[in-house]
Amino acid sequence: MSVVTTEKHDNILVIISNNPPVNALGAAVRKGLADGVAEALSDDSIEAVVVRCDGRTFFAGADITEFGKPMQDPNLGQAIDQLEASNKPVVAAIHGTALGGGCEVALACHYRVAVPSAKMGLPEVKLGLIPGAAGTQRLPRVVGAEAALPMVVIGNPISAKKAHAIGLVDQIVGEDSLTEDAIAFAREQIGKAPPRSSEGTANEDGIKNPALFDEFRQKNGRKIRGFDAPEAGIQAVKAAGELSYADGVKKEGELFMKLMTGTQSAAMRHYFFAERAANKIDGIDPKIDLIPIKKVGILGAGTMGGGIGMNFLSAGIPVTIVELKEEALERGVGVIRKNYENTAKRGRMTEEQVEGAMSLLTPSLSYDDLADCDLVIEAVFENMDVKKEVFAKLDGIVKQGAILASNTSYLNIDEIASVTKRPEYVLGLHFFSPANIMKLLEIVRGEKTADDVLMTAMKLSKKIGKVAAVSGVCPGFIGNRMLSPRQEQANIMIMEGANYWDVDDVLLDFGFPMGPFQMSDLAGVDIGWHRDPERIETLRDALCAAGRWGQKVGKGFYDYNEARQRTPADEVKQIIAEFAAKAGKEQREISKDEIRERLLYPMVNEGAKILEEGMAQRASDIDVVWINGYGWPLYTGGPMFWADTVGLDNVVAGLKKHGLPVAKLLEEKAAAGSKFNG
Ligand code: 3H9
Repeated sequence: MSVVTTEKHDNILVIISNNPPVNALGAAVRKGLADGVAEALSDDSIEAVVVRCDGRTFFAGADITEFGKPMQDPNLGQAIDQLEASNKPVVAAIHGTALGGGCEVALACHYRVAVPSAKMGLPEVKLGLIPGAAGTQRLPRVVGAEAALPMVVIGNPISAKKAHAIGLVDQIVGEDSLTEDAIAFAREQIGKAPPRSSEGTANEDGIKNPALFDEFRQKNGRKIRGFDAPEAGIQAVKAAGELSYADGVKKEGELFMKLMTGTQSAAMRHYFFAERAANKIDGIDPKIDLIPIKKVGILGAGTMGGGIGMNFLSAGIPVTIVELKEEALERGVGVIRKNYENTAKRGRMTEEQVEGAMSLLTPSLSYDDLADCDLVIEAVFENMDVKKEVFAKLDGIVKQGAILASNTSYLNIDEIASVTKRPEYVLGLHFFSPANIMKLLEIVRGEKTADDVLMTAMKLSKKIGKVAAVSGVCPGFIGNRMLSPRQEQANIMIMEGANYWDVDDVLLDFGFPMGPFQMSDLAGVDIGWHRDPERIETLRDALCAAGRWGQKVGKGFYDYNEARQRTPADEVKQIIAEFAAKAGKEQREISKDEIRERLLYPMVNEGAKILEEGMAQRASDIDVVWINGYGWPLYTGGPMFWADTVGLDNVVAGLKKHGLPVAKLLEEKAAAGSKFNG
């Protein structure tokens, strides 16, 4: 059966796409749409048209799998121009998510009706692109440049209600009566001149107030730093005000093609599929019966435990949080409430939502209250003996069939599981701090972790808005294990003469939010310090003894001013020089290129070892971990994809040049001229 069919409802032709899973606008769908319009135009009994989709969503965009291959006619622009050109009114009937090309289809229709739960957006920017089927030209003409900018440049979808408020949706219709309501709406438009988005005039706001674009750039500077597509998006929306529609579409086309053939979009498209691939667990049927998680227990109400708990509360899952001391429990619950209230103050939650989430929280001082939880996550002190004690105790209290998880960031899950009588129900759930915000969840698969336990954790991660990847049991799992060699090289290089601020700047220039020494200042140089100023064995001991505890005291590796701007500190240079002299390290100038190679190549090498040992299922999972947990710049695609673009032979040569070890898998791939991804 064809993916696009038509149905006649008296004088209305309904064009229906059925291209699961998300009605992506592949070649057959584009042709079907064009044929549908032709059918409507050639049939005198038809007076109006409705375009809708079967399945879970309206068109979710162009078919990304077709990108990079020769495009079959009609291209999306051509297909949807025919919708707009129709002299019979065309109504888009929207449910699910009208995204990217799907939103452009809706824009080319003369009218848009949507169910209340629908969302609309132009997320191309998240693929390193801008809309390429005239979306940047039609949207501002319908809603104005000011409302179009965030949609094109930031790419977050908006609700049907918001779309209605800005004029993108003409009518909100019944959640369960989309087709009938759309047909009725279409009938009302018969005989009226169809309004065409390409002829809209709302874009004039950008001409009246050209400062709009610079203001937008400034306001979103941090969010779009390093990315090429947002600037192209701003230029395209600006062009919608300055140029004729036809010239604007041409300009959009040029910008689109440049991005499409560039490295950033390739990297971001890789990431799109990587994130989805990471959900798949080798050897486990995705349809396996899951363990229902109706109630979650958290052990430890500190920063980590509280943050972890918030994920579940926000998703509407009741949480019992246990601490040993009343004061710590109260403090922990207070922090959770405060975090929610701050979110509400920023307008991202209502008061009712705050109270709703808090009402699902049960604070307790007794392990016994965890007995009926379906999943208990331990977030106590990072020490094997403590963890073992806790797990033995939990095993005796928590009901059989419940999952016991540790939030450890590097300890051996198998050893922890060994103290329980249910090792198959034990796994690691490594959240990243702040756990209510950071996207990444490393799911650590123990030797005996059962398939349904693992898949339950994976599905749950999506429910709480995390991006998850599975790791095997090894020290530091995927993320921290790869951080180690980078940190090690950073420390070695500053003893060899590299400026520590150069080390930070190299990573900043690469696209990381901060470098290791800035990070140390932010976290607190004194974390884990023995607090004896007389005992100076390491650089950190020396900094702490000198009162340089980090940003919180205004000085650490850097001196900080009131605005928290950093400047390298003479005192620190001196301390480093003394340490280097004591260690007999020869000082030399180290170039930024060398710094970059010595920071990043060993990470790739460690990634290769992780793959070699089967600790990650696939190279792209490593990219997912580093992008979501450690700020690796998305537009490079993650460490393994980036290494592919650098050329694995170059990575190997660089490692050898700097006297660093080369993993077998990396060496083999480089020799074979192959890649980690693809
Ligand atoms: C564009 O439109 C450019 C145009 O302006 C111009 C062109 C000239 N193509 O995410 P899910 C697959 S750019 C191909 O797990 P959810 C996905 O890989 C596009 N495949 O479901 C997955 O496959 P698998 C702009 C796609 O319910 C399966 O569908 N549009 C596409 O969590 C299910 O996806 C976007 O960027 C696609 N466009 O979320 C929207 N989309 O099962 C991208 C999905 O094998 N899509 N797949 O792993 C999304 O944001 C989400 O998929 C969506 C559903 C919200 C729709």
